[in-house]
Amino acid sequence: MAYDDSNIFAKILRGEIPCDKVYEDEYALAFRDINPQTPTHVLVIPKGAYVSFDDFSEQASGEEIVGFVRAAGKVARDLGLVAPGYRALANHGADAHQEVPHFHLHLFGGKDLGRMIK
Ligand code: D5M
Repeated sequence: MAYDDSNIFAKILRGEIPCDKVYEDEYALAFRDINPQTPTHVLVIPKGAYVSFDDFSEQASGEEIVGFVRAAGKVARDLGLVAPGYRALANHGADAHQEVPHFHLHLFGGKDLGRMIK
């Protein structure tokens, strides 16, 4: 699928709409989800234009992938999620109901999340 730079996360990256930012570096931006599903619910997005995890995993450079993963791990640590535990999740495509076509990793935490995700 071609990347559509009118998606809402592209607008956030360009500074056209605001976000509740928790972290930013050269590779990633992290901000609070507008509709949090858990007490802590943060989205981590790469700076590059990737529709989903499928594109990111296939097309991003090693440097971008490492930078993104390191940023996501840092966000979880900085938010105090490591000791109690957290869940990192990426939705891809229709069956997973991905809504925003810019790859994003959800970080869920702040409560017992239960054993299963559907
Ligand atoms: O999840 C997309 C997520 O993006 C969903 O949890 C809502 C969130 N969202 C949508 N618009 C915004 C803005 N403007 N700020 C913060 N969070 C937002 P998906 O995995 O695509 O289903």
